[in-house]
Parts: sequence; C-alpha cells; structure tokens
Amino acid sequence: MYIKRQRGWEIPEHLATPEAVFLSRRTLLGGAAGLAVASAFGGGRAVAAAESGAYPAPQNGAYTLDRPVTPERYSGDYNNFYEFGTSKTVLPAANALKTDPWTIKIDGLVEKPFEIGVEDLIRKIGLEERLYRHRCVEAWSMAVPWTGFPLSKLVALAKPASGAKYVQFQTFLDKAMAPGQRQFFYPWPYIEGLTLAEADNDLAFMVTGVYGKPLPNQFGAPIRLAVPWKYGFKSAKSLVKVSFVAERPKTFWEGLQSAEYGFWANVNPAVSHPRWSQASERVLGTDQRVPTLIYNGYGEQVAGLYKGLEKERLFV
Ligand SMILES: Nc1nc2c(c(=O)[nH]1)N[C@H]1C(S)=C(S)[C@@H](COP(=O)(O)O)O[C@H]1N2
Ligand SMILES: [Mo]
Repeated sequence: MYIKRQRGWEIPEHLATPEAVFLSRRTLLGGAAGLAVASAFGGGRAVAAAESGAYPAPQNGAYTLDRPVTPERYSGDYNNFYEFGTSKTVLPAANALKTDPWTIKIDGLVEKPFEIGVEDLIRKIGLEERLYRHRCVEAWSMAVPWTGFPLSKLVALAKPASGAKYVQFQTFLDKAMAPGQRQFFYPWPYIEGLTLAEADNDLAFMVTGVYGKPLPNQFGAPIRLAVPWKYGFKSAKSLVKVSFVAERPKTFWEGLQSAEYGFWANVNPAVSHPRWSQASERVLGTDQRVPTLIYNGYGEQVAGLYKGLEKERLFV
C-alpha cells in the first residue's frame, strides 16, 4: 500500500475519497485555523494586476449558473496543483510560485511564433467574467466566476497554419520553485491539449482571474485554461507555452495512466472511471451530491464537436 501511494498514478484513488478529508477541513474552518487560511487568500499576487485596473471585469451574461457560486473559502482551499503537492491543501506551497514577470510563448505551426507578457496579452485582448461549472474527475465540483478571455481570441492572434490540428498547453517547469516537480516519476511538465475546433469553441476560456481579482497562486496564476465541459485535469494551470501542432499531444495524465485518463475526457455521468462512478458529484462547500450532467451541462454548445468521432473514447 505504501508503495502504491508513492506512485503518482495511484494517488487519484486516494484523492477520490475526499469526503473524510473534506469534512475534517470543514471542522477546521469552523475554528481559529479557518481564519488563518481565509486571510491567506488575499496573497501578494493580487497587487500587480490590480494595478492594471483590469479587475473586476464586466460579466458576460451569456454564461449563467444553475447553482450558487462556490464561496472562495472552499474553492480556494481545495485545489489540485501537483506541482505543489498531491494533497488538496497546496495553498501554502503555492506561495512560492513567482508570477511577475510572466511571459507566454505561442509557437509551433503559426504564422510567426511570439512571446508575450501576460499583462500585455490582457491589455491586447481585454477581459470578461464568466460563471462556469467545474467538474473534477474525482467527482467533486464547484461553480466559479472566472475572469479571462476566450481561447479563440488567442488562436486568432496566433494565426495557425493549415497543418495545425491541435493546441498543446504547457505549464512552467521549475524544480526549485515547485517541490512536486522534484518527484521524478511524474512526466513533467504538465501538458494538456485540445483539438483546434475545441479551442475555437466559445466556451474554451483562458483564465487570469477569479472572484473579481487576479488568480491566487493555487488556482494556477497568472494564466490557466478552463474547459468546463471536460474533466478538470484538462484545464492546465500556470501556462508558459501554447503550441499549435499537427499531432495529438501526449498529455501528463495519459503519460501516467492512459487507461484512466484519456485525451478527450468529456464529462459523462454514464461512463464510470475504472475505479469509481461518475454519476454524481459532491459540490464543494456543501454536503450535497448532485447528478452529473453530460458534457457537464454544456452539451448544447459542444456536442456538435464530436459528430463523426463516435468511435473514439470520448469520455475518459
Ligand atoms: N499544471 C497543473 N494544472 C492542473 C492540475 C495540476 O496538478 N497541475 N490539476 C488539474 C485538476 S485535476 C483540476 S480538478 C484543476 C483544479 O483547479 P482548481 O484548483 O482551480 O480547482 O486543475 C487542473 N490543472
Ligand atoms: Mo481534477
């Protein structure tokens, strides 16, 4: 058992039984420790982008929720960010993430590769707020007000060549900053990918803020992806590179355990993870389970993307 827990690809199993952990954390939050955790949310990171005057951004009313927004005291203290550890409490470790300055590279099959500072990118494209659901493959979920811009706007800026079929997302690689990256058995850096058509879907969102302010580190500052119709692991954090490529990227989770974490990873309550059901989800900050919806409730916007791909393993 001990060895199993040391292996990255076994860790999701123990994370997939978060009830005990979650309940004990709630007990903690009721006490003095909760105050300490809550006050840590302010963080130093908010300062730089707050100066840019970009937050809070106007809300795009097209993206509404069927449930309340998850309070930050729950979503901000229950994160997956393996670069900073495999527990859900990565907030203290993520303080080590240095996000200013931060540039992102756009390369691969594009008209002309470039590198741009996140602040410049924000100024160029502009920001909006959207209320999105988020469904982790471990069967917990939240609803959050992300601030960012449609990924399609970045695609337009990149001007992909005709041979580009996929978009690959890469997280930073810095062992000195991120203790989790010293764990050699993980295939760092964290890589994710979408088809170009998925990237161009209006729901695919590049996120630079949450709760009306720049992203606190543990959410994947200063820029991450949100792909709300797919399991949460597709939404890669702290991105340094977006590459336009001809072949399907080999993702971090496929590298660890391809039998359990596929490329498409669309949310589907009818297709169980090999080790647990996906039929329902626990909503962070509540003791309730709610039914999980196909494409996490976004089928109207995205189901069309998968016409003709029925033979693929679309659902984890
Ligand atoms: N770089 C990186 N991105 C990542 C992860 C990670 O460990 N590293 N975890 C993923 C998973 S499994 C989930 S559920 C979401 C969690 O996002 P949140 O902490 O904002 O809730 O981030 C995703 N993006
Ligand atoms: Mo996840």
